[in-house]
Amino acid sequence: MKKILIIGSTGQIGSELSIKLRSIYGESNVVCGYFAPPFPENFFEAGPTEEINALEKEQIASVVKKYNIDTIYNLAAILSATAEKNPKLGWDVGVGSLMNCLDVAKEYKCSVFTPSSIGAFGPETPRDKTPQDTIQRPKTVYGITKVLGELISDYYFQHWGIDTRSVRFPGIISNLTPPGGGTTDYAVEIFYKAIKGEKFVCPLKAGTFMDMMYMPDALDAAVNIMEADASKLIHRNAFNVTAMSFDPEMLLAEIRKHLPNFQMTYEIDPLKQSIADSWPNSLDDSCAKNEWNWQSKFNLETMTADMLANLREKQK
Ligand code: AKB
Repeated sequence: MKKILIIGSTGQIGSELSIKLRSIYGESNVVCGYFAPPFPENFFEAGPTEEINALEKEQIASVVKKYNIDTIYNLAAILSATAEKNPKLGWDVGVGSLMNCLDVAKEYKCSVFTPSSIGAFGPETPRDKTPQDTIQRPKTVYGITKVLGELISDYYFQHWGIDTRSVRFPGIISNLTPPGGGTTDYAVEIFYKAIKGEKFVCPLKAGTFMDMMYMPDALDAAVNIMEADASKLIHRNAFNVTAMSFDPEMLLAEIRKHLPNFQMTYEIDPLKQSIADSWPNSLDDSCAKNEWNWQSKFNLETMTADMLANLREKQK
């Protein structure tokens, strides 16, 4: 049975990944490393937790040693728009946590998953059906840390045999822990407004297409890539994965099928718009499909219905 440490387990992905990993590998085999609140419900009761500052390598190392960890999910990151406002912090967290995890993994022979992102692409990248192997010249500090993460993770694999694997996540849509400071976050925020019967002010222009994924698919991707047969992997860091591509108008139309009176206006956020304009419209995820049988389950229609049903339930 794997012994897993999650760095960043109170964040958008971490708070749900910890539940999923514990359901697969057992509560006591998944240690939730945390740095900051808010803490998800039952966080301290659901299994082992440890306070870890990912920028302090010794703190990671001592938890890895204490619990005999063999797999690290490193989810510490400052998302794209926030990192543009504080590039030093974006760099320090993105690169610092990664290098510490890789060095600890080298010492204690752990596997490492550090998500990459559609942010690892830039305006010179082919925008439609973006290939797995292509030009990567991101213009954000977040994207630069993601490209660095992909390259250095491959380096640790090639030089020292450290089992590093990753996926390039699109915008992730979920109903448990809200994201913060991402360019794709509008696609989550819109649901909270819709369910409250309030108007949504969209920060991105109509016609801004980006890849998106519902959280259950993102969790499957994070688990399945780490379970994949290593002998079948031609790529490692990091695989394109996607589930849907839409623009704000398509999302609005889908929500209106359930809530016909829902209103949306536009007030463009120049920073977020310029980031979104530099990212792909849609990814080609055929390498993930071929090498480890990646397959998403939710599309725009089924994701929207499920998001609204879940948020309605929470409102009761
Ligand atoms: C962001 O918008 O910064 C993230 C991402 C796509 O990596 N959601």
